[in-house]
Amino acid sequence: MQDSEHIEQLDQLDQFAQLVELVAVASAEFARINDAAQLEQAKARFLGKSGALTELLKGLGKLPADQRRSQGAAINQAKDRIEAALFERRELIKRVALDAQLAAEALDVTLPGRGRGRGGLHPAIRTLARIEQLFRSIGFEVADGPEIETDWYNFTSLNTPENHPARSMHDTFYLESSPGVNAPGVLLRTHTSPVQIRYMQAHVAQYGHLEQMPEIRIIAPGRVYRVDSDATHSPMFHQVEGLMVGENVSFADLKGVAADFLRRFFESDDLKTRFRPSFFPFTEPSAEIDVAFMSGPMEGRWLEIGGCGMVHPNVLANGGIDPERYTGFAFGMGPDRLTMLRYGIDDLRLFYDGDLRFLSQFK
Ligand code: 2NL
Repeated sequence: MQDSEHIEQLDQLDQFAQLVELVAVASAEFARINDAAQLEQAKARFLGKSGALTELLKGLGKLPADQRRSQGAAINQAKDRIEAALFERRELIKRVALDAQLAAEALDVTLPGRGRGRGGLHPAIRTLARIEQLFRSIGFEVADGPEIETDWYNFTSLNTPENHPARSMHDTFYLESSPGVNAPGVLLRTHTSPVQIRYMQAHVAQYGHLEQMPEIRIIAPGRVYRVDSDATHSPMFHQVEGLMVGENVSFADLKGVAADFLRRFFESDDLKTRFRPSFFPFTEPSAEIDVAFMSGPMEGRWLEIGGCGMVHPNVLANGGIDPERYTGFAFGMGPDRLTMLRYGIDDLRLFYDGDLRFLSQFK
């Protein structure tokens, strides 16, 4: 073998070694990349148009024909290996990304649902429901009506004088037809009496032509509004009024119904009741109803529960009922006060703050 052949052989060995080195460098470079975009950039450096392998392939043309074959095959083999290393790394990066996504979106389908939580009635509404039940059991119907009322239904029909302080804007919420413009005579009802006036009118419209009109026995529970707000007053509160109208309905009937109701409400057979003379424009005579507890924490104390009286003849007439033939009694009470007594609540504001820590005790 001539020296020149030796040199060619050595050159060729050297190029093989360079190819092995290139495969090793490419594999190592791919192996330290963890990002798909970076991997594609590295690919271009080795396999791209002006990448290392492409340069080597371009050099093939300069080689003698006998070397071109073996050198070409060697370059292609190196290219295959680099592509294999690239493919493997690409797959690994994809798998890692998928694993990370799956871990991030992990969802335990076996966890129990959050549920909706069990609701409960507000203590004020529970008291109303209890009162309604007790009155239904003695033949009273539960009536309702609008909370936005007219001055006539709320005051005039109830025999309330034009100059009565309750009619003032200090005590009653009047509505505006648009901001700053009063809607004359439209207000938030200050008691549920208007429901009873409306009921009388509807009752007369329905039965007035009969020889004998059926008795009216209703209660009217609901929200009422007054301009008042402190520890013991809320601008919105509840009221229950009651009305019984018929022939020969007397104050004795009123005392019996009221005393029986209160004994049953407070679940106390020895509850004492007291009717203390008073005044309301809509009843005559009128009385304040007090109860005294004969046992328990309230023992011996008189407490004002509400007011009552015989319906004023003017009020019966405004309801369309003939006051010469019919008489009636009416009463009113504040059930929020009863609720506070029954559950031992001492601040009315707890009632209307809507704080679930307080309210959920009554579920
Ligand atoms: C009280 C006093 C009362 C009435 C309400 C009434 C209704 C009509 C006719 C006559 Cl339609 N009276 N209601 C009567 C007496 C007293 O309420 O202290 N309420 C909390």
